[in-house]
Amino acid sequence: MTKPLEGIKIIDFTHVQAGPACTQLLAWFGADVVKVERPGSGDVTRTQLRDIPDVDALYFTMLNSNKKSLTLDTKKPEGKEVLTKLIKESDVLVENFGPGALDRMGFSWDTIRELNPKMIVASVKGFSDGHHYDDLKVYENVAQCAGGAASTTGFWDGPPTVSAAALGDSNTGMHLAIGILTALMGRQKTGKGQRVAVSMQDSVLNLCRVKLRDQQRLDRLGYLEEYPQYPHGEFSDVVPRGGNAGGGGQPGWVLKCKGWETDPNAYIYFTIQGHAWAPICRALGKPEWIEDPHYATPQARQPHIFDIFNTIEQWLADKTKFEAVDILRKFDIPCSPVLSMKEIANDPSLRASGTITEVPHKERGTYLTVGSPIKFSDLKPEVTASPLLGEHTDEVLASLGYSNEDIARLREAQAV
Ligand code: CAO
Repeated sequence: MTKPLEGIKIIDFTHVQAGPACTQLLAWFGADVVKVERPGSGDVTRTQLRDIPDVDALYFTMLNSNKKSLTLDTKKPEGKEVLTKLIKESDVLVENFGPGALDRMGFSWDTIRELNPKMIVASVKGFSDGHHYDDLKVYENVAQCAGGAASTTGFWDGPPTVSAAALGDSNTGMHLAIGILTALMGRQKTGKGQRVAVSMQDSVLNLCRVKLRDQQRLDRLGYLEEYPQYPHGEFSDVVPRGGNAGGGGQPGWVLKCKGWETDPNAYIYFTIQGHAWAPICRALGKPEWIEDPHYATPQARQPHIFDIFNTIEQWLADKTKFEAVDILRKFDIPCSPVLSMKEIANDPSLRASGTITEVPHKERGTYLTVGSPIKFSDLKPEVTASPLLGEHTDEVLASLGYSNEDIARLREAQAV
């Protein structure tokens, strides 16, 4: 089967997580992704948090599948010469260096588009160009704090809290992938490349859109009816942390199930959808609540929503999270067990869909990774192992027209 991005050549100048997540996705869909890494060391994640001595860490293998690795010192003249050739022959260059690094290397946007007017140059930075923090280097949690996620996550009596989900890193990479694909579509019409820039702050904020909604509602009304602070607690002038409250029009909470005293994940998330109130009451064995004026409408329920959750927890006390969901699903109640990473790793449905997949690797044996979360009717993205450092250096150099003697010269100069 021909993959949709086959023939698209990508220079992958990315490292750590935000950039590699983007180029990995494009590689799954068929792009020819050449990861350019510093000779001798490569992407820092190759060695970070290693679980097997001298073998590429999972941090690296799980973000760099389906790519080739070319070692190249792009600060040496010989390395610049190779990069120049690559730029002339490629469609996209993706990078997430610290601010200004590509310019300092001698490959500004103006230089690149002169070399190849069709080139798309895609960048991740912590903050957008011209932002008063645009000189800062940024990692995941910094972005979560700058993008509004941390101030609105956690419990009201605790500090701002970061999420385990990579809102700053992989999420930004996904935004960048959309930008790259858009620029490729644009190029089909204009014949010209362009710069695509995504900041981590902006990408986090894009996911916190509903919190900006809430700030405006709070400014106007002075309260937010779906937050646990309503109606008994206090609101200040900023969106508070709402614990596990549902973010939309339907209240929800994380509720204890059988075994919660010893199992940190013996919980379900339970949602009370307005129109599902009658089924909820029937599922709980509380049919009298259906017509009771203290319970019948969302407005009537809100002042004692935590009493309702307590009653549901009593019902859950003799049920495991899986048993509870199996009952509640029959009543059309939106809910889920709180799944641990161990449960996710062994989930037969996730394995069957390819979302959790096993990948054989030359040095570490088989490891688990997250496959494509995007499913197609005519494409089944196949996940192949991440490359060893410099595994494809000779192959890529040969494809650029370098002879064995030339390659020996580059090695002599320690440029590859
Ligand atoms: N050959 C020669 N030099 C290379 C090279 C290569 N193949 N690859 C990288 N370098 C050089 C860069 O040119 C840069 O040189 P100068 O700063 O001297 O000009 C140097 O390596 C350091 O690059 P860096 O600033 O990107 O790396 P860092 O470890 O200091 O910072 C990070 C890491 C992630 C904080 C920074 O890259 C950054 O802010 N990136 C943008 C935001 C981002 O993507 N963050 C998410 C990372 S995932 O959590």
